[in-house]
Amino acid sequence: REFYEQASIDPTVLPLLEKADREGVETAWHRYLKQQPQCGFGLLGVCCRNCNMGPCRIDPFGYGPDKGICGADADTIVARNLMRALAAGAAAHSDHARDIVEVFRGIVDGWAKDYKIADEQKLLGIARALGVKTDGKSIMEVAKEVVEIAEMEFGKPDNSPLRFLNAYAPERRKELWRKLGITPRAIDREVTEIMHRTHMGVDADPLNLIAQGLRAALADGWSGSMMATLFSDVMFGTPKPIKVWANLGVLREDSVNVMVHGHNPLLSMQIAEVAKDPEMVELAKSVGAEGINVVGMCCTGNEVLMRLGIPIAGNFLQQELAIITGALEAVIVDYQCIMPALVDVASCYHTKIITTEPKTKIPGAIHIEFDKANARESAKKILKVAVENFKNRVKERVFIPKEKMEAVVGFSVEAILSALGGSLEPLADALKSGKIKGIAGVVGCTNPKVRHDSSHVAITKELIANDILVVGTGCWAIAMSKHGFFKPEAAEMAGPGLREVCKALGIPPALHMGSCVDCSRMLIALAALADHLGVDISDLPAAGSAPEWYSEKAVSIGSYFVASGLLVHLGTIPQVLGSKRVVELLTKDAESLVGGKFFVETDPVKAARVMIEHIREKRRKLGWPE
Ligand code: NFS
Ligand code: SF4
Repeated sequence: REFYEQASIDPTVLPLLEKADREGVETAWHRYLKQQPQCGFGLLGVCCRNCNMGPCRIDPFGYGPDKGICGADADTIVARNLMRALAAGAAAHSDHARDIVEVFRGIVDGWAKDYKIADEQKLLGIARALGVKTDGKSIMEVAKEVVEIAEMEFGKPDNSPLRFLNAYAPERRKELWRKLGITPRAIDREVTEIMHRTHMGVDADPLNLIAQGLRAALADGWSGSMMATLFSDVMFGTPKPIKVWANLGVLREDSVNVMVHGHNPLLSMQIAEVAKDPEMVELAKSVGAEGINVVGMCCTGNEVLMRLGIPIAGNFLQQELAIITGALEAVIVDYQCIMPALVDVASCYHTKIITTEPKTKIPGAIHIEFDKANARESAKKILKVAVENFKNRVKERVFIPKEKMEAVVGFSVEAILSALGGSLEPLADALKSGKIKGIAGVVGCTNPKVRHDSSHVAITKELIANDILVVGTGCWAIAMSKHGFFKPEAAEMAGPGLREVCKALGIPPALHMGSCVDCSRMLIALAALADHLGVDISDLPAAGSAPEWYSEKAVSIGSYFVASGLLVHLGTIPQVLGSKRVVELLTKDAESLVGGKFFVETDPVKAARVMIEHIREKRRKLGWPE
């Protein structure tokens, strides 16, 4: 019971954990308990399974082996393990981008008939940034040239820099990366090179390994994730401020509840659209429901939240709870952050778990492949399974928490610029005068190692109270939506300077910039701000944080922010403490190389103070009042 109370600060969690308990259902929190104590070797990162002479592990206390069978020491093993995690994260983001680019190609070639170019201005902007001539060309001709460049980003064979990175990163940064030899060439190539280098008997030098990791991370941030964002905006529209509802209270007793979960908007946007189709609404009525209530979970939830105002049911650790309400007809997933446990939880209720991607199958789930060439029909077919399942709902077992919160979301770079009146000048002035002291990007997951949402809330509170504008994405942004930080009234929680600016612009003190691939929006904003001020990104009074991160994708995100010049806080301890050398590289030496570095602090308020001090220091160096 005490454990349940400590699980989360979100009021929907405790009653649903208790319901789970009564009904004999396990959640990630239960399984987390069962995993205690977690393996010390694993926690320190000193276990290696990279070859079949092993597995090997290093004794962190110095009594047992200090080398693996091949002779790899703790520094090599820890660095290799971390780089493999980073590679997986970069691969996940960028493979998501590949799927988007593929459908964009389908628009150009004509087979993706249910997708369109929704934002021509955005596409023209991308073309211009890439140096593609647009004069006198039709939009499809432009699209064709742009998609050719995009496709080549994944595997272009030459050593020139990635084209999107080249187009969007500031000159000083590019020069620095060139000097360090970490300019990424092609996304797949940098990921593959990590897999190669971490094979037994290749790269044993922690610095060299981490340098390649940063290179892959840059490929993710400035090209892979960035393309996912840019082309999603082109195909589905660039987000604008919109009022939405967040938390499990968005489920409805009277409707078919369908949760889209995963990451790629290709599927979730179609589901959200076809749910409005009269044929589908009729079908819902015929089974006794008022209609179809599509809600989101995790980052694909953010995608449809930002663009269509589809309510969001919660963040990562709430995915099982949504099923435990007993009110969910189906969870429709694509990929990433989908707990295989959903199938076990769903087996205790009527909920159907529907997988849709050939690369994501879960034993026990229903698999209906989503056909992007016939997206609308395919989405209908999937949705019908959900609607027809309404009759199996057991009314007596339904408990929908009442909590839901209003939020204003949708702050793309374009939306922020337009809130500022079209130019960065007002933001730059507010920063220079000290009304806004700095900018913090807070991102990332939730993790049972941290009281759910508590670090997100605590760190954001502390930052905005100190006049630091917070922007962010992912499950942080969902947490903020739920806890009231995205209401314009939240400006009251901000320090006097930030409050004044927020009130004048009618914006909240923390801004929802989208899903995790949309961290690339922050890169674009940072680059624009740095250029506007005539400084490097590493000179800006800015910092990043992932207070409750769990995912390998977060390793990649944190690393591209560090490589782009930011101080980045990690609120859960990465599995690297088994190597002093790696810790030093990440938390000290990185700064003299790329201008950014990591720091680890599990106390969110202390972490905020470190970020605030860092921002002060940067202001001092710029000669701005502290
Ligand atoms: Ni980001 Fe999104 Fe959430 Fe973490 Fe998972 S949903 S891509 S990885 S858990 S923030
Ligand atoms: Fe052991 Fe070396 Fe093989 Fe790793 S690569 S399992 S340390 S022998």
